[in-house]
Amino acid sequence: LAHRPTLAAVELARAPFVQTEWTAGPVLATEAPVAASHTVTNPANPEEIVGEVTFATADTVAAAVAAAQAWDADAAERRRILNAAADLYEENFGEIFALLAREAGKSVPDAVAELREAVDFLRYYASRADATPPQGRFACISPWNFPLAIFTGQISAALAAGNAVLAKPAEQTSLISARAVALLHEAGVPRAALQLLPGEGDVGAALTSNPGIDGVAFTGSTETAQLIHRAMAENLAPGAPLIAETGGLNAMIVDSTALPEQAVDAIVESAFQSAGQRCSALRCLYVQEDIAESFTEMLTGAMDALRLGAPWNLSTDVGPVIDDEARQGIASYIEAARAGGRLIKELPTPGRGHFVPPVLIRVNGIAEMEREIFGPVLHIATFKSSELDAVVDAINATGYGLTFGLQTRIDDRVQHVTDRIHAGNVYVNRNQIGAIVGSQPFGGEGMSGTGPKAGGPNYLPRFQRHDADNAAGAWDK
Ligand code: TXE
Repeated sequence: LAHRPTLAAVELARAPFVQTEWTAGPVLATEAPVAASHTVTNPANPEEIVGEVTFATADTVAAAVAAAQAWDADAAERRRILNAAADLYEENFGEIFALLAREAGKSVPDAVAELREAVDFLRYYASRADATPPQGRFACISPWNFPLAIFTGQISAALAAGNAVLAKPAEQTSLISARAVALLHEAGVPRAALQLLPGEGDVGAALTSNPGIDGVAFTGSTETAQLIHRAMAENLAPGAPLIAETGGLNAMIVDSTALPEQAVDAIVESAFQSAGQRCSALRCLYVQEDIAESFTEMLTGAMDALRLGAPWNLSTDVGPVIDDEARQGIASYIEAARAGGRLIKELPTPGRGHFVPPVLIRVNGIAEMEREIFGPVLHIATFKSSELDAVVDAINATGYGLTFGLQTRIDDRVQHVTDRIHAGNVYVNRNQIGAIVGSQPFGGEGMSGTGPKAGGPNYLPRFQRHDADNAAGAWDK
């Protein structure tokens, strides 16, 4: 990203009344009924109204699917338009930042990283647009935690391959998605090739059970991915692909040869950036017993340096979580750890807003964690050198397999552990983060999704009918 956040951009996000009238609603290539509108509030300051959103209904979805038309521009034109959209994203950084801060609670560094990722997605998939004739209608169902980057990545991949996209953003972040779609349309993507269907899960369900849909890209919870899988199996052609990227129970192993400063930096970033609301985030840290005491001290010291606060303050490291429901869920999990005497470290939180304190919780092992806690909650366990294989087995036994980190200076150990671990993305002696667009496709195994696809060439959905009379009506990927 050429830009850093300009002061003007930050000012725009800070001034509560600069623009309170952002609106979003279905963006369609046809007329269709819509549902009542909702008010969007700021997660860091719930009294502040950010905008109004009108949701789609099942009827809106049906009309949009019927009106969808594959993007039949040639590859050079698709490439030009997607690159033009990338330029527009960059030019509109100020407003995008304001929306990321005020609708999604993103801190300045998180917002900058997110915009960069979204722009990278557009340029990367623009470079991959090829001459295959467009064929499909693709549903893109996205989450709120990367409301610009994941939303844009799914859409730009499908568009680059010439498909018609029906985009269903998360209900929490409709305003950002509407701004992104407006920029894509302004760049020249036809309306029939990109329609927006804001709404809750029912809108996603209406899409994924519509026989006019040829494939689905989804990022969100494992449970929803399973619901989508079922809806597709019952309603869509048997060959319709699902690209799913879901949750994780991600671990990192730090042995006694690791460089402690490097490991601590990686851990703090991996566990607490985006307030832990990342599928790739580190959840369970294993530290070798003989260094555990000094290492924990360094780690809690580094946690002390984190600043919680309003996303639009330049000094903020950790912003709020997405909404009050999320805050309450995470807070009650922390309370249970406190009651059980397992809370090692907790940071103070600002008084109002949906803030959760970054915490460190002691566990015996990852098996104690039943589910992903989508917040700034890090667990720590210790292991003896002789238990290394058992630790790897326990991590594999969670059934998830998204990211994994290892901090060591023993080369043989790197080979040994990375050979055994089941994870879509493995990070050795570095931060445990998500996709690096174009160079590192991202995704998980097992309950974490359909494999490392997002952010790489395999995310380019392309369909061709077997033959028009095929009784099964199958579509081939
Ligand atoms: O996810 P949902 P939620 C995990 C994380 C989080 C939990 C719940 O653990 O705490 O999931 O988050 C749409 N058919 N992740 O409730 O419901 C929904 O409207 C079709 C991890 O937000 O899965 C939204 O657009 N679509 C994750 C999208 O699915 C449906 C990011 C995701 O929402 C639907 C987000 C249905 N039946 C949450 N029901 C990651 N991998 O980063 C809902 N949706």
